[in-house]
Amino acid sequence: MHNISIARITFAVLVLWTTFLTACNYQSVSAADKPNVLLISIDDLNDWTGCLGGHPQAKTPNIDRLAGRGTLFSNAHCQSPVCNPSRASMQTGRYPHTSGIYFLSPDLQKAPKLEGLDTIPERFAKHGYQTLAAGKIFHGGDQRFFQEYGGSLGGFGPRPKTKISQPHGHPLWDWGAFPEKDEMMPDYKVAQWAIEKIRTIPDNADKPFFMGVGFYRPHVPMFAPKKWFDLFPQDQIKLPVINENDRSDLSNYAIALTNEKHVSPEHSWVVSAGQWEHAVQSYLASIAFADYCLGLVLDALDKSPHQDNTIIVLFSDHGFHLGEKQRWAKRTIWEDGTRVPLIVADKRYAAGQITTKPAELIDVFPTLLELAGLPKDNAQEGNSLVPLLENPLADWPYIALSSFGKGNFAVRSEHFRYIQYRDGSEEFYDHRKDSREWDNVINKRAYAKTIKRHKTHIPIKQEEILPGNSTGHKAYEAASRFVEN
Ligand SMILES: [Ca+2]
Ligand SMILES: [Ca+2]
Repeated sequence: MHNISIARITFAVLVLWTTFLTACNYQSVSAADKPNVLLISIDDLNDWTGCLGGHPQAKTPNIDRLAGRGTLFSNAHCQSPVCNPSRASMQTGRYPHTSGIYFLSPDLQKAPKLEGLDTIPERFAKHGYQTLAAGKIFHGGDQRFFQEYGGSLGGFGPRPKTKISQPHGHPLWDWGAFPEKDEMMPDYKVAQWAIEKIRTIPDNADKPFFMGVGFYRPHVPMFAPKKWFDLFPQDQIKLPVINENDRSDLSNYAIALTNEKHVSPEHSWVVSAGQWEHAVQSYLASIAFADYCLGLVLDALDKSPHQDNTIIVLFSDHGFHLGEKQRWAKRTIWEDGTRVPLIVADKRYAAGQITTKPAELIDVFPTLLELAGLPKDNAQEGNSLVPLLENPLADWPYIALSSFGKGNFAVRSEHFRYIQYRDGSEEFYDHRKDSREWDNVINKRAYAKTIKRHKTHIPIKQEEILPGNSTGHKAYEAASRFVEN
């Protein structure tokens, strides 16, 4: 009797001990087992990078070397051409037409349809990752989503007492050489923060890390120290190639939506003020500076013990016009507004690959889950891009979907862009011969079948726009006079 009790107790203790050990193993996945993740965001960067070829003078040696180490998605698009909905969609795996967040407000935590959903770092934290970030990964309030947040470190950065180039308009809308030193720029501080973390997290840390590094340039104000401007002498600046009659085949609705009530300067003002070359120079200088900061982080990673075990994803949240279609900045669902750099570098896959299959920022979340070996989330609306890392030419049945308010959608396939606006007007562009989207061929018979196929991707169910007072809300409202009831 006595012996049996001891045996039972011993057995019970053993079971408890084994359960405890298993729990420990689950909680603290060792860094050797799971890859680290470095998620790098560059705010408002369009395709003006060396590897995407959007501008012949763009200098981005570090983005290009990262592309050379991984897979470049050369046909990648945002879900919305503004920060907040683009980042909210990417971070929750839900399209703007599912969440109702189409514009700069409201915040993603105010959307009933997103309630209870994990963002990317929150999901990784649940699976034993140490999550940390600095700079802009989300559209504000990053500290809510990471275990450790190093701060915005100055955000959009210092501004001179009086504006340099654009005397009127939104306080952030300005460009020129300012301030004096790299060290005064928030992006430099964000890079230094990341470098310090990469240096100090030990190789044998009991948790893998998920690190967000969010750069603010080339977002306005397009300021950077003078030495970055000197790389692009103003008298040698190549302006974007534009067609003066480009708008003649657009609807009044499309023009109103993408121009009225906007905070960016009017193209006619930029030209008449003699500022076009200077603004293009400022954007190029801002990109070169952000690229330099990226390079500092990549160098630190290369010198660290994490270099072989860290997945790197680099993205921008949307595109940017600099005069194309006679307009400036974001907030369009044309190629200039939606095309973004997207690079996935993971040493388990071939280096230097390029895929022209349509990819979306909403694909980043499922891609990272698969690469890190975390459970698939079937409720997510994006698709893992891992098949394209395995084979950049793989059959890919998906398209990229962008929207700017309910009823305004763009469908980008490998070779075409179809646009449908709320007033019923449509556009269709053939990228095989019209990469600048000058020639709207919506009425050309030869394309009828292809257009019909693209149309099937316009979502039938579209959430109402969650209320707010953003530029997007105002432009959407202003354009509504062209919608017949
Ligand atoms: Ca942005
Ligand atoms: Ca046109």
